[in-house]
Amino acid sequence: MTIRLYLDHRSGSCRRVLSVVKHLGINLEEVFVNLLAGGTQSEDFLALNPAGMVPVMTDEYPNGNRFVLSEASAIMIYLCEKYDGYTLWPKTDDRFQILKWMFWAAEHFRQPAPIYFEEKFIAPIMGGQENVPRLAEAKHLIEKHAPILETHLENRAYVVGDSVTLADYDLAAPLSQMSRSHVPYDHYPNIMKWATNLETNNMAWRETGKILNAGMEQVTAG
Ligand SMILES: N[C@@H](CCC(=O)N[C@@H](CS)C(=O)NCC(=O)O)C(=O)O
Repeated sequence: MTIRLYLDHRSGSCRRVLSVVKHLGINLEEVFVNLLAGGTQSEDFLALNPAGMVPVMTDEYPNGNRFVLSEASAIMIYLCEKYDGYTLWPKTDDRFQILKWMFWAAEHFRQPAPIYFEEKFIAPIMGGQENVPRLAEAKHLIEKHAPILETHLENRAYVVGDSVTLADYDLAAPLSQMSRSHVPYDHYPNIMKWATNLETNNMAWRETGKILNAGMEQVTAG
C-alpha cells in the first residue's frame, strides 16, 4: 500500500508537503511531474487533479480503492494524522490557530509571490517583459498583508506555539523563490528573522530548500 506523491521539487507548494514527509520520516513514492514541460496538463495527470496542479497524493485503502487528494495543505494534514505528526498538527485547540494561519496564507499571504516569480524570473527567461501593473498590484497585496505576519512574529520564533507547525511551512513557502522572484519580504525584519531561523534550524525545511534550489539552478543553467 504505497503512498504516491506527485510533485515537482522546484515548487514551493510541493516543498510544503515534502517538508512534512521529511519531518515525519515518511517512506513514500515520489512521482516527478515536470511543471516546465507541461506535466500537470497531461491527460493522466488531469484525471488525478482536474485543476492541473501539483502536489497530488494518492493512497490505497486495504480494499484496494484509491484515495486521491490534491491541495498541499490538505495533504499535509492527512499525512500528519496518518503518521502521528502531532507536533506539526497538535490535537489541542492550537490546531485551529494553525488552520487559521493556513487559510490566511492561502487567501492572502501567498498570493503575491507567484506573480513576482512569473514577472521577474519566468518572463525574462521566455524573452518577455515584466508586466508593471501586475507587479504593482502584487506589491500592494504585500504591503496590505505582510505587516500582519510581521507584527505577529514580534518576539515569536514560530507562528503558533513554541515549535514548528504546519502553519510555519505554509507561510514560509512563498519565500522559497525569493532570490529569483525578488518578492520584497526583506522589508519585514521579523518575517526574515523567522524564515532564516526555519531555514537554519529545521532540518526538513533546510533539506527541501536545498532540493528546490538545486532544481532551480539547473533551470538557470539552461
Ligand atoms: N492551491 C494549490 C496550489 C498549487 C500550485 O500552485 N501548484 C503550481 C506549482 S507551485 C502548479 O502546479 N502549477 C501548474 C499550472 O499552473 O499549470 C495547493 O496549495 O496545492
